[in-house]
Amino acid sequence: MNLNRFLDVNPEVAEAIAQGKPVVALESTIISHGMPYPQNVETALNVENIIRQNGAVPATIAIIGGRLKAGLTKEEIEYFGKKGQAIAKASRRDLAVLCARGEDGATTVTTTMIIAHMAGIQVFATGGIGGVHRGAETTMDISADLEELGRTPVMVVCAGAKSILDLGLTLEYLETHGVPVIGYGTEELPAFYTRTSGFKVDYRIDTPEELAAAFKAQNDMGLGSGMLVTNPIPEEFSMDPKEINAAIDRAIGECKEQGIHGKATTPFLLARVAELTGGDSLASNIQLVYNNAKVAALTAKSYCGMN
Ligand code: PSU
Ligand code: MN
Repeated sequence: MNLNRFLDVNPEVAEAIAQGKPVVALESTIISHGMPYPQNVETALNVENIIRQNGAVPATIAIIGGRLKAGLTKEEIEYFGKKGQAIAKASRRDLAVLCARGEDGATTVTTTMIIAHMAGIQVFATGGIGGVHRGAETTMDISADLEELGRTPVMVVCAGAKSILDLGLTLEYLETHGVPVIGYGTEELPAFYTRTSGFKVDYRIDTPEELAAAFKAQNDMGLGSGMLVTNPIPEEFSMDPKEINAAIDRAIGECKEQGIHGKATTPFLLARVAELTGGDSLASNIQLVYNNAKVAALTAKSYCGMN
């Protein structure tokens, strides 16, 4: 394998890739910035186990001491979970300086896609993606995740996007950038904590085999873009839309009042929503990530079987 000089693939992941076995990438910003300690570490380790139970090898992705890592040890996951927001949240624009300086970085959806692709991993599971923020027509706050989905051939399995974002504009942006938005077993875009949003996805697909076939067609055609699979939170863990939307509206108000902007916006909103809903949202968040890990592992398995 001709790997990037900044990349370290851990031995188990490297062996799986070399043998054409399924691997699922996981992000580290969800650990450091997306959930509190110790639930973040516990969830990250459970997600890895779920991926193994479903026949794939997990590769949690991060930047450690200026090295791009595909596959972390338990100790490294613990380190990210404990350091939390003290670790730099690393998007595409941060990679060069962090690596040149030998620093650590927590990878977002964007940078996890970049590093997964460098390592030769096609499928990535997470909770929610970034998107077009409400009010973006004046702030221009649009997550780099959407651009990356347009330019890097990795399938991202998520539970949709939180309504801290403008979901309608997020779908418009993805359409412009040529990213297929798939509903897994649904015709509606799920809104992370809830199974519905009022917005339609581009295609409904009901099986991991069909997801793999669609992504294989996209790759074999050389389109070069990603694919977004939105998998609704299991019914029993979904939240009351009224409760969650009230918390989101309040968090957005506080965010504006406090003048928070740039990369701090999303972590602030996520943490505030979790506080305001008294831990209910954290429990839902954890369950939807498990649900996505399973679909991603089964899809990666099917994809490998097609080669
Ligand atoms: N949305 C969530 N949970 C998360 C994130 C977003 O529900 O953990 C994280 C992901 O790492 C995502 C990033 O890639 O936030 C997007 O940040 P921004 O909006 O600053 O692009
Ligand atoms: Mn932003």
